[in-house]
Amino acid sequence: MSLLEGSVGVGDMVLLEPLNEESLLKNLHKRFQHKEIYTYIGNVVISVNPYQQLPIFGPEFIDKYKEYNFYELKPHIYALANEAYQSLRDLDRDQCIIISGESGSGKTEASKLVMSYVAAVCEKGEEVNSVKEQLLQSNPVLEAFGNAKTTRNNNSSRFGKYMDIEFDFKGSPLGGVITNYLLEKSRVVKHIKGERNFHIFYQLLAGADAQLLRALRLERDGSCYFYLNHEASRVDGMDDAANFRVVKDAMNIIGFSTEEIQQILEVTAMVLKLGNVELGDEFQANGVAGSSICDEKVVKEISDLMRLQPEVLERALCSRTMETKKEKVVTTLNKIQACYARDALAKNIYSRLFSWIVNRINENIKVSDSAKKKVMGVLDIYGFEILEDNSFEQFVINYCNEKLQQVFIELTLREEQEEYMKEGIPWDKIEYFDNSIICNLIEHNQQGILAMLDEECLRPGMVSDSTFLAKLNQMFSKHNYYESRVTQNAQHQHDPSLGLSCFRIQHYAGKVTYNVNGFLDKNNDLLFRDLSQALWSSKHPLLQTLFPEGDPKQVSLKRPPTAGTQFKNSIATLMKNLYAKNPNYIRCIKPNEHQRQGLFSSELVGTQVRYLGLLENIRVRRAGYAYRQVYSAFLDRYRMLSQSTWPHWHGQARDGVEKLLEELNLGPEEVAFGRTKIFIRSPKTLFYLEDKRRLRIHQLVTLVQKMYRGWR
Ligand code: AOV
Ligand code: MG
Repeated sequence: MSLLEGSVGVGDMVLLEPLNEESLLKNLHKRFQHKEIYTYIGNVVISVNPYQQLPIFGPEFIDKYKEYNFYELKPHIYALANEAYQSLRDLDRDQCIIISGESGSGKTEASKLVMSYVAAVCEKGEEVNSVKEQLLQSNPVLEAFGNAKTTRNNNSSRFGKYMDIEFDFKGSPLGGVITNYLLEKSRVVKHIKGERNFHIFYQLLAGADAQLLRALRLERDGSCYFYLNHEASRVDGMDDAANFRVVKDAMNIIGFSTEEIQQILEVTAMVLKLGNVELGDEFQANGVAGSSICDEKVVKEISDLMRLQPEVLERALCSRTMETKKEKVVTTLNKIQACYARDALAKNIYSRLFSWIVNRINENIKVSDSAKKKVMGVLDIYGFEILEDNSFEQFVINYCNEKLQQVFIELTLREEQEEYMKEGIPWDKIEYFDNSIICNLIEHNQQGILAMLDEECLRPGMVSDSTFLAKLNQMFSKHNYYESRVTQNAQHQHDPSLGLSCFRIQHYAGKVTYNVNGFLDKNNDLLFRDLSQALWSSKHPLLQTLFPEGDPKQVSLKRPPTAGTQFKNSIATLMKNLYAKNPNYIRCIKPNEHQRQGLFSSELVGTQVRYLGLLENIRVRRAGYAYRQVYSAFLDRYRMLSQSTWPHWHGQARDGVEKLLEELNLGPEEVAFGRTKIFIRSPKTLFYLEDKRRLRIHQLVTLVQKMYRGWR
């Protein structure tokens, strides 16, 4: 069977004729119309979001894909997962699955397909099944707390996730480690019209029974809560109440205790209720504006949940203690400052709860350090996004996407071509857009936007978002990928519509205008000590552990790294991790902006095809070789297929390989001899070699058995 059989259009676009953007789009469109959502470019899977359930998933399909090589069946994520898993198990190569694409293109769904495939094909057994279940059940929990409805995606990931699944030498899963990247915590207190807060809030209100609601001091009606947007409280096709049960069951399976689950829900309820703490102006005797709580009942309920004295919470929300070497000065906050403190508290509790949940899951699925492991990493991050109003969060999300694009460029376009040149294989260079200039603009150690943001955050004196912007404008006045009202450069026309408080970056995936308002604050990410001390003093076991810095004994004068720097460092670690593994790519494409099935906008898909660099990908792939191996390793594996190299070859490895391939009739159209490696053009040739090898081993084993019987 071949992938072209029964497949519509061209299943592997390396074979597309003629090759241009129009034919590529036509091919994707035609396949999409016939519900063929997966298409290959060599070993890269292009996935177009169908926005409908297709009958191509589940155990029956998994069983089928398990039995065949990559190119033997129709393109599928299962084929990619199978290839990665087999290579991990049989060739001992750690793998990573890199899933990229813009918001709503299908990354999270793809990552779940990969995970369920791997769980289904690997060894069975009671212990293994329990590990698999735990790994799979982490998804609903993390989605409940980390996903939300946005205008682009009803189930949008608002955090980045990288999961290492660890296997033993037989390929059975042992456990895993999840790393999470910066949750978009501003959503806890604010979201735009038509969007929602994190799913868990709605799930809890809809799914908790009356007794639980009472214990959490909650009303069922979401419109009672200021932090929940009432218009979009329901999402079509999403059953919050049913999902709540799924999440609770999942927490049980992962190994959270009943008390822990209760505490998690209590902390969630506290956050929700904090939004209802209304603050009013209160003028002090000396005429200075202060603040006070308008509704004591809410504070009392929250303090009960927090197991704190209401006065402690009230004081922490409405005043601030400044400590100098000599004395402590308590100042009262005005209403605006107190509201700010309240929201900062809600955001901090929630994001720390989220990280705590991730850590707690990790504790349960972790594998002892001493175990010898093979690793498959699955990366599912928040997709590139351009909103009407873009802030620090979008900046971080888009930076992350820029870095992933860089991995792709480096590994599939740059290194591939460099290797041919290094090995002396004749090669016409294929041009592509290298986005390292944009990555540099953001992350350069001294002169990148993040470094300058840090500098502004740490600089004493009158710093503000606008002094930060002024600095950027000065530094990047001539940069081709940076633009603002005051910069002029050759690439951009002066654009009066660009707001005065904005700068614009021309990302690989499009131009994004960022408003600097709030950048310093979000990067600083500081919580008043009064608040962390108050929460640390709480008798709520979970809440208290979320605020270790509130412990007076833990006073540290060292400032924690800024949010931007932490993010940059964690992305650098991630990159190192990805580069150390064999990459497998799933590139997701969004067919339309309406989350609608059957609708394919050639314009929208065209933009993605362009910025993903798919044409260049095909060109490199087409002119290139699917497989390469150093001569000695290649000879070791296949020398049994030739009379002249079996059982021993005494000459140079390269000469041996030449002899071997000559005997197998593989000529220059199929193989090329590099300086240190042999290059094989088509994967079919490799399958041919592998099949022949398998047969030969079988013959040899039978022969040995016969001889053994003869001796007996
Ligand atoms: P994303 O992860 O790429 O967006 P999702 O994986 O959440 O996108 O996909 C968005 C929605 O598209 C899903 O909720 C499904 O309704 C639908 N969908 C995606 N893939 C499939 C599929 N294979 N079959 C059926 N429906 C699908 V974001 O997290 O926003 O970047 O931050
Ligand atoms: Mg997602």
